[in-house]
Amino acid sequence: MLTRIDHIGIACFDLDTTVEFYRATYGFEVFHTEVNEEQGVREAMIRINGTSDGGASYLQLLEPTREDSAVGKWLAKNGEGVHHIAFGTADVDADAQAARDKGVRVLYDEPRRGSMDSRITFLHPKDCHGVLTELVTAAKAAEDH
Ligand code: CMX
Ligand code: CO
Repeated sequence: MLTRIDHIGIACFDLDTTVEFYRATYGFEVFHTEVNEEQGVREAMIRINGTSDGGASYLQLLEPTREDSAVGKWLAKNGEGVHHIAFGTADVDADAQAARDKGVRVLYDEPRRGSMDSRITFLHPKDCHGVLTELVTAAKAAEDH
């Protein structure tokens, strides 16, 4: 069951400048940063609030590490902006299978590693009315970060 918005993924050309915008404009601080080479991104997670289901809500600021990555290609075509939304679930495998059973293309056979050791998969934007949709199960450790 999808129980919350885990994050909004925002593509940007320069992570440091974008992080500074969110800090200066709203007072948001970076909760976590990492490079995910498989996904081709350098990212900053800005925590917005916590919930009682083992996760929180974040903005995920994404700077591509290579031009041929998903975010790199998208930025070249669209410029900066909202790249995807992510729903939180306690069981990403079950929710991915449920989407598959309804004929929605799930991009990975098995969930992969996402931010903060979460497990993630994606639904194809063309099957979701133009919205690239990520499903996330947070790592337990992320709660106590
Ligand atoms: N939102 C909405 N539509 C999108 C999209 C997005 N983020 N990215 C691509 N599309 C659309 C394109 O506009 C294009 O539409 P048209 O054919 O009408 O022009 C179509 O999908 C195909 O796009 P493409 O540029 O040819 O790109 P690809 O098919 O090579 O890749 C996708 C698209 C979704 C399969 C790829 O971006 C992907 O695998 N995404 C999942 C991984 C990812 O996004 N990782 C980065 C985030 C990591 C994280 O969140 O942790
Ligand atoms: Co994401």
